[in-house]
Amino acid sequence: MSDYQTFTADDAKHFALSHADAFRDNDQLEAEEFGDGNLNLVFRVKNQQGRSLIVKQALPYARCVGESWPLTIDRARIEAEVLLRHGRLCPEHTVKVLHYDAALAAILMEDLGQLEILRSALVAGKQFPLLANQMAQYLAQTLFHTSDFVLNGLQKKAEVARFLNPELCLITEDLFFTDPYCNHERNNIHQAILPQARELWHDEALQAEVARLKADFLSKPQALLHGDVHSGSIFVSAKQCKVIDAEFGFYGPIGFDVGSLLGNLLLSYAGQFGLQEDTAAREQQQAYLLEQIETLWLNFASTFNQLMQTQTKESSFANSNYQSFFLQQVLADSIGYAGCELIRRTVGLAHVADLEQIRHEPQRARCERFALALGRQLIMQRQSLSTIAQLTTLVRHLPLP
Ligand code: SR1
Ligand code: MG
Repeated sequence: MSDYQTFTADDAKHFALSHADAFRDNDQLEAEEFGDGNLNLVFRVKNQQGRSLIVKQALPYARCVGESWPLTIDRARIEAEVLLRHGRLCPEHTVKVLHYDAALAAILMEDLGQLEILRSALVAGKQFPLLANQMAQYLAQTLFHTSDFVLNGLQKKAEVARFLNPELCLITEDLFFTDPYCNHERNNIHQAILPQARELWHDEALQAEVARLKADFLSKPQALLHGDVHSGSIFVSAKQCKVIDAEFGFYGPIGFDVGSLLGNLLLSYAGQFGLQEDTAAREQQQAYLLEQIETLWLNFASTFNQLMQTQTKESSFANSNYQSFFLQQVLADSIGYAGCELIRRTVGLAHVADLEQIRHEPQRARCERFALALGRQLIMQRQSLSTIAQLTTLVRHLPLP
């Protein structure tokens, strides 16, 4: 295969057959396109013995909007290369890439269909006791080993250049940090919360803090981020957890990845007020989510700390006072980015099922107001919340508006 063409199901079969050891020439393959994400085509290709693989192809535009929003297909390279790097650093929790074709912007990867998408599972009220531990390992290993603690200046700059990813970063810059704070046509605001959305457009104190977080997103290349660690990018089961969809990867602030995940766990917390009618069951699910948030940060910080103490290669960064300062700032950044995620998923372009699936509209509006109020508090108070327990206490005490 050579020049780019948009795959049909037959093309996906041919691509999988050409590059997968799992399939034989005389296999009768089936392929179906089942992608429901915002950007790409995703095919499951299966043989008669039930072995299956995934073929993902970048379209030259954003799928959720259409051809009027052109988008580079180089994002497939970014995705494949980030997943390969992260896969070397944390194979247990990164989807396995089997082949990448630059011209076709297509990736062949393992099928995780035996696991569930975390977001859907949380909406259904499920719990995964190992989730926070596993994600803490993924984040600590991938972020530490791609940071200045390990890479020297020459290596780091070459990596930063390789993963500039300007078009996908621009999407985040706009959707996370710009649109929700003005009357932008891309925003998607339910009528009932229009007054609260309008407050965001005039809240200069909040906008100043969001500007600081955006400036860091633009100019703090601390590590090779996944760049989109929301609960739709994580497959889970009782035992396993694997991260997919790294096309937004770039060198950015470590707190952006950690905070995106914290923000998604908090979106699930907010949605529970409207999804779960039984009070005891709702409280139990929310307690689980807060416990996972605490475990996620504590395990991330302890693993990252251990790595800083034992595997730092740059002598300037071996100073333990510097290391404590560094982690404290990552916590503040993470809390701020979690706040931005709560706000942009409530009033911005890309919403989440955690809130959208609440059928009773007045109740959904209350959950959305909660998400906005919590997001604001996290952004404004991120420097004074010096422990994760202070964050969970704030969440527990925030009233449902
Ligand atoms: C147009 S893309 C919208 C969102 O989907 C992706 O998964 C990212 O989160 C992005 O912000
Ligand atoms: Mg995605």
